[in-house]
Amino acid sequence: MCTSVKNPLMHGSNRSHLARCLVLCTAFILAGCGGSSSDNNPGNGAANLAPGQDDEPVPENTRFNTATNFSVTREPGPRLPEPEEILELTDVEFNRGLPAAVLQTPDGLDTSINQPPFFENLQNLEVLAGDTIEVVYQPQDPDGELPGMFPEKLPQGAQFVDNFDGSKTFTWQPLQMDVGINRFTVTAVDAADQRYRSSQSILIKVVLPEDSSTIPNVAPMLDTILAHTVRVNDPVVFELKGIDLNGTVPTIEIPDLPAMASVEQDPRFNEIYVLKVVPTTVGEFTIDVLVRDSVDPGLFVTEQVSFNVLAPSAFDRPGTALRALAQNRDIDIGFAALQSFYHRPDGALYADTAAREFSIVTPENSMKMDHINPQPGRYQFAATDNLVSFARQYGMRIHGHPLIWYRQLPAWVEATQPQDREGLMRDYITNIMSRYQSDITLWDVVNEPLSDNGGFRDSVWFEAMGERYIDLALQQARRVDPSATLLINEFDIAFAGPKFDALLQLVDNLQARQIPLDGIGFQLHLFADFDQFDELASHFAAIAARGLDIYITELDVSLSANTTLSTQADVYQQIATICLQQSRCRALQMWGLTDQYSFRSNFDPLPFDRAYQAKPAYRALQQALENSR
Ligand code: 9MR
Repeated sequence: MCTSVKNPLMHGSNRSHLARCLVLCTAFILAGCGGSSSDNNPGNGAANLAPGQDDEPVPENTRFNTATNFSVTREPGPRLPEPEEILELTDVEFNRGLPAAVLQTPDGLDTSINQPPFFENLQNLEVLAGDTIEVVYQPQDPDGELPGMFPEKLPQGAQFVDNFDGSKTFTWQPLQMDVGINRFTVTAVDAADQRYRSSQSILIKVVLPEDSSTIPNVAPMLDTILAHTVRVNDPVVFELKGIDLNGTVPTIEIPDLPAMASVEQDPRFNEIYVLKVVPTTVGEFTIDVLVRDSVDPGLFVTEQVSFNVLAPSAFDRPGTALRALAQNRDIDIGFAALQSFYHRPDGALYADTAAREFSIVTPENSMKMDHINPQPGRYQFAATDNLVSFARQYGMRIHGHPLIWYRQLPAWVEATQPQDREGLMRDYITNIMSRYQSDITLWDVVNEPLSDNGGFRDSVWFEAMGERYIDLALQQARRVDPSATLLINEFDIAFAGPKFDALLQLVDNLQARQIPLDGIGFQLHLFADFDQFDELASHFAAIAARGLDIYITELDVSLSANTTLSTQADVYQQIATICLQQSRCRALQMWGLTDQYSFRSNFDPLPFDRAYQAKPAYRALQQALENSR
């Protein structure tokens, strides 16, 4: 019954309430109310109720952010556990014994000649917090060679030391923070073929001793803060997070608080203190941060945050902004916004650069299901609402991303019964699209449905509904917002191969059955040695010939061996030109703004560097927008 929806209409103006009510209720009627919450028990006993008043973000105190021109909200109520915390290992996994090794076998390897490396004599361990464990890792190879090895993420304070005899020793003194079941993984690498690998985890169960006063009290520390470039007179915030492996919350003090600065404990995350400062002169600054143990006030460390303050003119860029140039060419140019960029030290510069250069924005992560709907009936809208408020302020379009995807699902969705997933999926699309209906009219409805070999990618959705889930998702999206632009967004379709063939087949099949679809998102996570421009242009033409729009949704060009900033620029220029030459290409969106925050930041793939300086790629985009015909 529609009545079980808890206050679906709490967002926006009264007029849009009414519009949304009409659309939402129509959607429920059209869906036969099959999408209503009471019919949609996700199978673990808790229905995924629609959002209600208790999910509504509340205004955030401006002392916690860098926003100057748009309003910022935060989640109401207590903090929800992070996804990793939800996925904690339990005694069941521990008692099952040593997890099986995970083998990576490269294509074409003759496994009758080359056997994989492996570890022997490993087992799960149980240890008291405060005690030290030592485990010697000595990988073996049946072929007689000496395998290499490397650990995955070391626990804080642990060491993995070379014994120079083919073995390495893992030493760790877990403390109160580590109580529970921890996974530690080491990968053995075949000497003859380094792509041939075997990863072995051990589970380490850390329990509290009866007398916890035997556990040493260690000094607290400050979570890493990167160096940042900021602009004079902009507000700068540092989220200072104290860490204490004893599981207590250290306090943070700024002994010499600069003028125009404030420091305040964050009420929702009491381990975080927010330092806000408005630098009024240019230069390199460092601020001392004292992190004090909460049990022994005499135990503290002093660390520093540093930042470089530049004059506004340091961020001047020659020529016309990309946004203005794109407008002349009747396309949108855009970027994926770092979640909560206004909580970063350089958030003001980030916002200003984006507003000047771009006309469309995609939330990089805040709309992913594990963030926005982390528990059944619980929603976290603040980050997306804030992006909407930023985009409104600067007249930017918003590209909704992603509605239905195989990744970044909350654990509770993975645990649902297949028969419950259609209703769940429909409800979810309705809840998210209708909330943002007055601001978001372009959606990646289905993200990455294809696998590399051209089959359908396995997912909780595919498992439950087969390929029909794609039809159902698109139809549901159309019902919720009949005028929205609905996309399928996919990667590795720039070049010829089974994946692009499968995409065309999927499109033809959807169109033959009149399933709503308005366009294809080409992600384009490329490397700077990319040269299949002709294939890309012909793929665009094939999509255009089917009457669909093309959106370049996630362009970035990673530097790789033998490539330079100028090769990278050339790829940007050619891609932009191909888009401009194809009348169906509606938008060119980068996957990020600056290399500082790119998901591939090690490969510097974006048009702005870490200090917001335009790279040759920026000039290349200007040139494509100015000149290509
Ligand atoms: O850039 C995103 C990164 O921060 C996330 O950790 C990751 C997983 O959610 O997703 C990245 O973005 C992906 C996008 O949502 C879909 N296409 C591929 C992108 C890069 O992995």
